[in-house]
Amino acid sequence: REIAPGAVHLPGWLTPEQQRSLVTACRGWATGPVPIRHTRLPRGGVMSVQTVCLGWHWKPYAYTRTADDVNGRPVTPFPGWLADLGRRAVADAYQDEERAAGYEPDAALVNFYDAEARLGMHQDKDEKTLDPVVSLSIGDSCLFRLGNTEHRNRPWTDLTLASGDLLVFGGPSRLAYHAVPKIHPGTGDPATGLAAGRLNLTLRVTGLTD
Ligand code: MD5
Ligand code: FE
Repeated sequence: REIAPGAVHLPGWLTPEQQRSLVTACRGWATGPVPIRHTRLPRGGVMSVQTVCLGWHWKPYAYTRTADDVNGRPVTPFPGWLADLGRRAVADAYQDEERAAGYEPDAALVNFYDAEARLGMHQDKDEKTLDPVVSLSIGDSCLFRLGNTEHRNRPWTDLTLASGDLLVFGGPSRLAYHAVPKIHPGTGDPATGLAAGRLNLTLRVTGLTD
């Protein structure tokens, strides 16, 4: 379960019902006021992953309340029920109710990967706190690469993330490099409501205030 210090993997943590209801919620967010899109990077690149944000809008490499790089609309609010789910995730991962009670995520990135989408080695360091990141996966499984905190090269640990899996990154793993080098097409169960592709939700504590 602990794949690195502070990084805990709980396979099959989401029930099939939770996966279906998250897929439905993600569909609503993806077609909401700020539609899901391929994020454009400052140097001209375009991400193969498609992203829609909740609570705070991630525009590389900062969080804002409005989607300035999409259509300028206010970001979809971060739902209280998703924060509750995040607290249960932290409680189960660390077996620590106190740590869970103090966990107050205020932003989520909802990432959709089609069969060809990839996420290169990077750190999540746009948040002003080192509170854990909660990652939930639905749909096609993927190769997930957890690197080290020093640089984007080896050593790293490869694992498969499947539908329903929970990963919590805290402590020494919070600033580790990580990547999604490959999606495994056709491995998802259409009963989730996702016919193809992979959804990943990451819950974060930005540490920002308006
Ligand atoms: C994914 N998403 O599967 C991953 C979830 C992202 C992203 O990486 O930035 O949207 S894993 C997130 C994560 C956060 C903090 C630390 C680590 C992983 N880690 O140490 O591996 O779409
Ligand atoms: Fe990341």
